[in-house]
Amino acid sequence: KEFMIIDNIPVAINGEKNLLELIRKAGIELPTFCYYSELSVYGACRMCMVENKWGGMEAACSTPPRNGMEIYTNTPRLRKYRKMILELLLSNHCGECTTCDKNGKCKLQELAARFDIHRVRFDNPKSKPCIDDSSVSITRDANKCILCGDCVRVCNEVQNVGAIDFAFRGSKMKVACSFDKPIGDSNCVGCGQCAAVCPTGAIIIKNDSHRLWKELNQEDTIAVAQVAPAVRVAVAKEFGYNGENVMGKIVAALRRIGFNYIFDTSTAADLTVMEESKEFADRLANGGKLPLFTSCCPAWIKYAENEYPEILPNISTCRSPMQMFASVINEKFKGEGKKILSVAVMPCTAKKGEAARDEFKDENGKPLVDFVITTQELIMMIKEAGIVFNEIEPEAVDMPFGTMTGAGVIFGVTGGVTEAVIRRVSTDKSLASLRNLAFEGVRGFEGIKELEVPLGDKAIKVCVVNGLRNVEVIMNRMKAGEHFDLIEVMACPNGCIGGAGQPKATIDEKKERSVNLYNADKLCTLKRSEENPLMDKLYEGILKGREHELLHVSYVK
Ligand code: HC1
Ligand code: SF4
Repeated sequence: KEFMIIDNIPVAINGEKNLLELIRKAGIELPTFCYYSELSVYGACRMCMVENKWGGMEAACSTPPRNGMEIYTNTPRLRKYRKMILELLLSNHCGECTTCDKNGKCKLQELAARFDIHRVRFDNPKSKPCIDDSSVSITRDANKCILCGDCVRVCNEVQNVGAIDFAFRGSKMKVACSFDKPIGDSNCVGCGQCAAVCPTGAIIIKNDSHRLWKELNQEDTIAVAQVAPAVRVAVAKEFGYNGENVMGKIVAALRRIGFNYIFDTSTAADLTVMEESKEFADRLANGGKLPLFTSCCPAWIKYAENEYPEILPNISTCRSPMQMFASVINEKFKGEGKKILSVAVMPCTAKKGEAARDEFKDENGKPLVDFVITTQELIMMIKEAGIVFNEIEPEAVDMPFGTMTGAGVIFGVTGGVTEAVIRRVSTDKSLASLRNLAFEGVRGFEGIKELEVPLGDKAIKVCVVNGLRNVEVIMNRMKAGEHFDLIEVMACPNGCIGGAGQPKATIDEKKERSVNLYNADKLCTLKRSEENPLMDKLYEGILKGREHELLHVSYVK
């Protein structure tokens, strides 16, 4: 058995990739800014240096464990070294911490406190913010960047977008878009994954809560909120208990914040399933463009527009559930003589971009969704309002759009849209077929999932693409001649539960979120979208003769 000595204690080596992993397993929280197990090793921040028995220093993140190795993680020399790194970073960092969105969640702040830095001896040329506010999804502050490269690697390696990279050299080095353009003018798709890994306030989610507060509690306004499927399983941890489904408490909190009506986006996901299934069946029967790609993820839509415009005709014309609901909400309340304040609570930063698209504005140029706030912004608003989340009693969503099915709820996890559509188009409506479907390969966190589903006398080829990185793989396979009938793409790894608007989570916590969404489905009496009694009412009422106008869109220019 191989082992090494960490701070005089023998520790067994069990296939750990690097010293950092092993040291953490041994119960020592080695500091780092730039190490993420799912990204390549960059070794830039040098905070995880360890000392060997001869006094040599090695970066733990980029050194593999070796049998018999002896290292120390907390020597006077290492402490001095780490303090110096922190002091140098702070001397080159905007210090307006109390007004920073990352206040209390910033790794630099946390480590400066942990290593007891209470004085910076050097002049600071970057003491004021340097804001790039050009994106509707994220805000960048170059003077809070510590050049750890986490954003660059996630954008390149995980999302395969490559919107940002290091530019210039030496002391002029910075993270920039090509030609140093503002991020809003680049090929950024707004997925926010860079903000999710940024250890400081250099990239944050665009915070719209301040503007929203001003619009709430107005006499002349009907404030309507819809809450996305994935939000309900990501809030509880922030308030100190397990990651269970707290939809009822979210509804209660939104009422106290000032919303008059609260709905569940899962209801509109049922509507999306109805429309997308119709479209799919029609394309299958009439030789339409296949594969049909799903259309509910706005970062995927932008990515397709940028990288694969030729497949835009294959993308479903269905608006996303958020936008379908926005149309329905607008039709329902517009005759009441008040302003409608339509707000979507989403796990996603790209939804802010979707809401701002010209396709989703009314005849007066006003967006159908006025505000998209992320789960993190919702949590901030709950705290700001002083709501004691643990104590409030759960409440139900409002009528007349208060019914949803399990199919709509599972939209929030990779494979969920596909599973919901298959439940709808499948001719075998037995409980057994519903249960079997869950085990046929549609669930799980793999990058690409494939399954063949019997449909009448045919079998349809279905593929679930989990994370933008995998789009290229499927496109190349299609170019090589492979055929698929239906392809779901969700830009964020693991689907909306892993959206960048959600509180930070480990992979195990994301798995827990997915289990809790599947459990929410189990608790729904209705499992298939067509069983939702609201569907018929909508088709006979608000939507009658206007399905295309209110529920569809074309991204083909
Ligand atoms: Fe999603 Fe969707 S599932 S895109 O991931 O289709 O954001 O949760 O609301 O619109 O329903 C996000 C989640 C969300 C839409 C639905
Ligand atoms: Fe890249 Fe997404 Fe960040 Fe844009 S939002 S820079 S696409 S990671």
